Amino acid sequence: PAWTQERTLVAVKPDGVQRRLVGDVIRRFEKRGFKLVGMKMLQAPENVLAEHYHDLRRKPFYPALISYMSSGPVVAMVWEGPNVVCTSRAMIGHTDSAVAVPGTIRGDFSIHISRNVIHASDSVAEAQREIQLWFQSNELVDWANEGHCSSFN
Ligand code: DGI
Repeated sequence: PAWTQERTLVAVKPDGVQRRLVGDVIRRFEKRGFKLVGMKMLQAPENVLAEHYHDLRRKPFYPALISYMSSGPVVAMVWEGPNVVCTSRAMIGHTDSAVAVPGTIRGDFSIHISRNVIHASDSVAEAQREIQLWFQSNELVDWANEGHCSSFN
């Protein structure tokens, strides 16, 4: 297939940080071969969360979702690589942890949709929007793969 280089936003949610799952998440993305081009820990500002979850603002669970996402720091990352948007979604697993398949991050680490450990953008367009929302352009780092086997052309 003709691989397109993509970038996606991945965020370890407050429950994932509390449970010391940040390293495991990074390890999975690194071992898969993706390239980390941005990362920061922050207490997510309300306006960022409101913008991030704009499409869900009328859902009954929305207030609880915002409160959960504000309950502690998140670790936001930008990962780059061929097909990374789609592959990340496969790696994190189904939104509802109860049906997420073992082997996925949610399927291994979570039992409930309201504490599902991780976020990843669900389309290329959403990824672009979310990366701009969470990161300044000077927080993203272009670095060379130096001949590593996961460098694709
Ligand atoms: O992209 P996802 O995170 O997989 O899913 P989404 O964008 O549809 O929803 C964003 C988050 O909102 C999801 O990770 C958990 C929460 N959520 C979605 N649907 C429900 C929900 N939380 C509860 N309690 N109930 C839901 O039906």
